[in-house]
Amino acid sequence: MQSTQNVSALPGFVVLGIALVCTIVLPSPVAAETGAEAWLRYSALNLQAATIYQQLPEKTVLLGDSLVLKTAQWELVQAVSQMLGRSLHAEDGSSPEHAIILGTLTQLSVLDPALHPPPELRADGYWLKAAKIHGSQCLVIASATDRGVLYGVFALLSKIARGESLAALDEVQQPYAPVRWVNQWDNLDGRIERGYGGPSIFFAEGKVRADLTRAGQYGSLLASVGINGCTINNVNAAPGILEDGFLAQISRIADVFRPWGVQLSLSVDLSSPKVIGGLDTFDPLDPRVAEWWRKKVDEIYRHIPDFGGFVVKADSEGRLGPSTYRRTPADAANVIARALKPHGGVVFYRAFVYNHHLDWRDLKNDRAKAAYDNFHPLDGAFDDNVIIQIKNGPIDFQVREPASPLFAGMHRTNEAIELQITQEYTGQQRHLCFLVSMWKEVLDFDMRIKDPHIDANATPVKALVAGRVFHRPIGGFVGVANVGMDANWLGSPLAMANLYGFGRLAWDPNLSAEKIVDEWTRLTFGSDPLVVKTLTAMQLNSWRVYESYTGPLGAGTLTNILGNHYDPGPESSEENGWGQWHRADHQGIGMDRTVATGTGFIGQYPPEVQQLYESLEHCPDNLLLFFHHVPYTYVLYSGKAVIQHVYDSHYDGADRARDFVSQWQTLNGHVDRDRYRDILGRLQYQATEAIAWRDAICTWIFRLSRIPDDKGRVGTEPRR
Ligand code: GCV
Repeated sequence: MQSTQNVSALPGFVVLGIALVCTIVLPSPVAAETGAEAWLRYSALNLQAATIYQQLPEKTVLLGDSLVLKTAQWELVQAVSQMLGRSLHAEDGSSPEHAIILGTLTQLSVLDPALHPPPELRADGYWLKAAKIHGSQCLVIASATDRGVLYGVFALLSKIARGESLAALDEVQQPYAPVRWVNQWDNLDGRIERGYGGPSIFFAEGKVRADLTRAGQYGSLLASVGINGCTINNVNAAPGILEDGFLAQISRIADVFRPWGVQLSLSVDLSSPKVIGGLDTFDPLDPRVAEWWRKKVDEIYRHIPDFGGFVVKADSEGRLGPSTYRRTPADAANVIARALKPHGGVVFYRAFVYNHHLDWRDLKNDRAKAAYDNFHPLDGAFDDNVIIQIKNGPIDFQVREPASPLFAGMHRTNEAIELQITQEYTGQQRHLCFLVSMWKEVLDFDMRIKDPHIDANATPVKALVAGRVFHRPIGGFVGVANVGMDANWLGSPLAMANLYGFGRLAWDPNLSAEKIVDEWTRLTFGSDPLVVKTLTAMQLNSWRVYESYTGPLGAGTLTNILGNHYDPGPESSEENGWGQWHRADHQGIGMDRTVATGTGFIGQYPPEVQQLYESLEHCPDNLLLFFHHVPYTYVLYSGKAVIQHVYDSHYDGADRARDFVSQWQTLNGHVDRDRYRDILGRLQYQATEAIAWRDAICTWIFRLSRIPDDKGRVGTEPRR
């Protein structure tokens, strides 16, 4: 991303003229790097790799002059210069011979009506085509929208960076869903809730930062993987974000996102009409409240004409909400949605609504049931520009959870899946944990909905959230990213595979985890075969390794849930109202969520899925303790007792975490020195932490069960 370092000055570069080509940088493959460029390094190809691009046109022609199109051309010129050492001349459309041509379909048809772009091309989709135009060989990057052209440029550059041939190029790419957004949980004082990559890139000391260079760079990273929206502040929102004086500051962030086609949006506090609006109520059905939102939204659009909309967290974890006035989430969402509607904005209303003072002694209580209980009865009551934002699992980003049943529970309501890129419960970027493998399992999970109104023979979560099953107008993917001011954005260079992977999955959830990590590795570290083989294998194994020493069999992350969500702390889950219970006692472990004897949560799924989870016979081992309370001696499909599985899993996981260190050490000299050392230090630390986890959990469960380990590693002290 060398090319984006002056992003906040983009309009300036446009004025200066994009024919200005930057100096060619030829880094040695092992030179020090900070990770700041992430997957947009555009490092110089070696001579052999560069030869396949000898036929690449010498110039680029831009059809149109919008800011986003100019950005696309600028990125192309800079990146080709860096990777191939060639200066592409940037021109307008008057002489398009032997050129890389960038433009929308409309502009292209004027240039050459004989070209026949694929008719199925939708908004933001793009077409990469090697074509003859006016008799000369050209390369076309076209889309229905300016933003799609930018995406096409990034795709072309990714191919070059990975050494893919461009001969006979003819490729159409379409986004799977219209919503591909990230959320940032940034507070106005500059801290980030559950952020592990340094302070906010947007805010410091209660104000928008004076220097927004990083925010602009973030815009380019997001656009490069097709992300088209960013909510910049914490869902635990400070009402002050909507203060009149603050909006002018916020609009500066929108300005640095705009060249990259990233729409800015805000998290809002539902009590704002009262707290900052001077009303004596925030009742969503009070006309004065509706009027307040209407005026506020109009004002926002005066500052930010391409504003995306609002994210709402309400009646959850102490946030105020419509329940204050005995109103529903639909009442609250719709009053805001109606203010946004004339401007094309949307409301993401989070389904993360639950009572965190549940009585833990009542075995029928279950936090997992809350989202469905609250939102399923309201199906069809939300306006068309409301999207219900649903966490992937019914609890809270644990290391493994089943897909939330709510995905299948709303047929007349827009949905988006919320995935957590920042590794709150999955090692906080200090442990290697490639989450795409986990997300794929949820997205591909078939909810087996049988409904006479649908023609689909499969109803996976990805199709439900994209609105494809019930033909919803909008829907898609939201990732909680929480990048920060650390040079490498997330605190660890390897964690950036999760941000990259989120974007790629939001664009195309049918991509495999293997394909995604292969791309990311080549772009981030180059295509040395040893690096690609070793690092992709490490990433692909990492989620299961982390799971094996922190929370196997679906017990949830056995962490300190009252504190940092990082260290082992299984006892903290019990005997409090937060509802992350695993119900471990002297006889057994696991939450009984069956319809027959438990909380009834399983009854929220469609019938075929209920059958899968309700019976011990069919329930998969890896979710056993999420759905069932079993004795420690219960025998799994593997033939092992639960307790022995827990011991073995922790020992095996700690061993495999240790192996990451030696695997990485084989890459010494194959990756740049600074990132090599940084990652080595992290993996060594993870290896010791995995041992700490292993010993803490094994000791805890041995003390409860008093069943020793068959292999003599745990519980060798005499029984009392
Ligand atoms: C932003 C979890 C996290 C909270 C987070 C909340 C949410 O409970 O621990 O930090 O709040 O989820 O998603 O709203």
